[in-house]
Amino acid sequence: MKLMLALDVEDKETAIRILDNVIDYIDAIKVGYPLVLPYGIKILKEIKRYNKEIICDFKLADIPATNEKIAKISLKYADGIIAHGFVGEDSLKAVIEIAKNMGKKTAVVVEMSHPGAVRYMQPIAEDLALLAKNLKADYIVAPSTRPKRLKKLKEISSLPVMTPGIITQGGKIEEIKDILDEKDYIIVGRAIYQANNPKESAKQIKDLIG
Ligand code: 3DU
Repeated sequence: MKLMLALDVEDKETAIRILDNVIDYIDAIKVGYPLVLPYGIKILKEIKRYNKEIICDFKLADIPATNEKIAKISLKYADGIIAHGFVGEDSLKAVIEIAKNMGKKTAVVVEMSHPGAVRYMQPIAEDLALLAKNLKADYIVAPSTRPKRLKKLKEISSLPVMTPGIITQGGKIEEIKDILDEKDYIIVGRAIYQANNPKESAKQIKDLIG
């Protein structure tokens, strides 16, 4: 499996320092609102020079016309985008079509990793995994904090996964290792960028997922 850094820091200098330290151990960089709101989407141009896959995590959840605009702007700079599935087939289709036309990837959130997702998202997650499959999305986003759910959702969708929740949210690499393969990503944020030694932390995680 591959390691995706969730670069949820709020200032550019910190982002660059973290990347300089961990770049040899990560396969992809996930950027979201914490870094893009202060600097704008063009911050991704600076991150591009690290030559890693860049995924925009704006968890698109709007009507098709608005989803399409956000996807188009983001994918000018990024290799992939994360969209919510719960807003429905038309909204999701708009993102997937734009991404495919631009030669980029879409990951569909089907069940989130935090405790609150159990009540509202979990009951529809299997349906969303099927929707992602039928619309030919590229990935699903499913929780490492619930390995059985991760396994089930991966099976239903027949798609590779991007799985958040590792370490800081309680997800354990040893519990999901057998579920994942070389096409899947684990997403790790705080356990790397808040570590005393981000480089060592990224290296340890990379060694663990081997
Ligand atoms: O908990 P961490 O610090 O390792 O960060 C996890 C990242 O993954 C963070 O960017 C968060 O916004 C994202 N994410 C989830 O944590 C849970 C999801 O279901 C989807 C994305």
